[in-house]
Amino acid sequence: MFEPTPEDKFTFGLWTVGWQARDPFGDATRAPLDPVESVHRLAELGAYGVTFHDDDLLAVEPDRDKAIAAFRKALDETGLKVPMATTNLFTHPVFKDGAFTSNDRDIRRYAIRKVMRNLDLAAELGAETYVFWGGREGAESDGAKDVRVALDRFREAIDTLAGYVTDKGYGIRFALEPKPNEPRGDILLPTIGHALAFIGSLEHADMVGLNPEVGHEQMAGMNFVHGIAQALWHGKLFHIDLNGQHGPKFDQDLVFGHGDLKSAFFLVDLLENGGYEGPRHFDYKPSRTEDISGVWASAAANMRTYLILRERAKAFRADPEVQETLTASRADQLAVPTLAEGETYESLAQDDFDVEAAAERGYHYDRLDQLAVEHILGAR
Ligand code: 3MF
Ligand code: MG
Ligand code: MG
Ligand code: MG
Repeated sequence: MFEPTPEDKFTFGLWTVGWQARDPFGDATRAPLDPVESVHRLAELGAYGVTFHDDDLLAVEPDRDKAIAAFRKALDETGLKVPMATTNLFTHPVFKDGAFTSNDRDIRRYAIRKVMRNLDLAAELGAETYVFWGGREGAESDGAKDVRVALDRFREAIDTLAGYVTDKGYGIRFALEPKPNEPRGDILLPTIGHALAFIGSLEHADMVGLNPEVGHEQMAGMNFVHGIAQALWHGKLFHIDLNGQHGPKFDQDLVFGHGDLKSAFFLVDLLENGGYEGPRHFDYKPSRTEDISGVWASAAANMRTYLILRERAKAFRADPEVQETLTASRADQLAVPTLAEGETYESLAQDDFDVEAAAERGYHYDRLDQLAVEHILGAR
């Protein structure tokens, strides 16, 4: 039980297990990890696939062709898939003022070129989703750039790249990853809501959706489960970054479930029942304290926790007391349109309604929450 298999569609970024644990105050605590080893270890642990930034492939082999050949060989040997790829537009100092929205036009052009090159590889490897996390697109000073103009350039880059993918006939969709801050003081497209609104302005809006990350929304004080529900409602949940976070502070990238566990429970419940069929992708960091054995233990922990929560969510939904409580809270009534068929706003005027009696009715949500907690704790 709780043993992951490829059918569970668990995927990991190469940069997660490969993180050397450099932070703003300290040096790396782990040696570089060969992507070939990551592919083999993740396959042994039961993962379905791996994802990568262009530069992740060069972790131990600087020659791009050789690195790609070795990576491909490992994929062939293990059967691991590459459902998603992305671009590193943040590490090199050239991106210190942004990539698509740098004030420097030469840098903006270079950034788009860098993406095109990796899009070719992503398509070759069969990726269906290409992620854009604009970590350096932002500012520390509100005087640094006119955000409206920066958004023009952001849109221009995404429109240009969407045109490239369409012309090439790649079956790839784009997924924007919001984050409020870090490394920039303030990042453009800081939340799911901002990104959804931005997508509406794009030339190829149909092929652009979201890759929301648990910790990023929680850094902004947002409810991740609500954000995911709205992304699903818009048909825009193209991909997801699962991890853990303790509220608004620096981006912790904890193991999935090691932050807000109750939110993780309701997230799994939503993903399993809400029509999301994409990979369950972990974007976490093995803690800086861990050695290589701890890296693989933490990778396995993400999947095991997801599977446990999946089982708990199922038990929660099947529990007759939960069903009773949901009925008592009138949850089923929310699906009934407020106006019956054929009614107009004029019909509302005819209603006879006892406001005071309705105001007295309770909703039993505390009982529902307690039942959820007891299922999470294994007490039911
Ligand atoms: C940073 C992130 C990124 C993105 C990645 C695209 C380095 O907080 O979450 O990881 O997820 O660039 O997937
Ligand atoms: Mg994070
Ligand atoms: Mg992140
Ligand atoms: Mg992420």
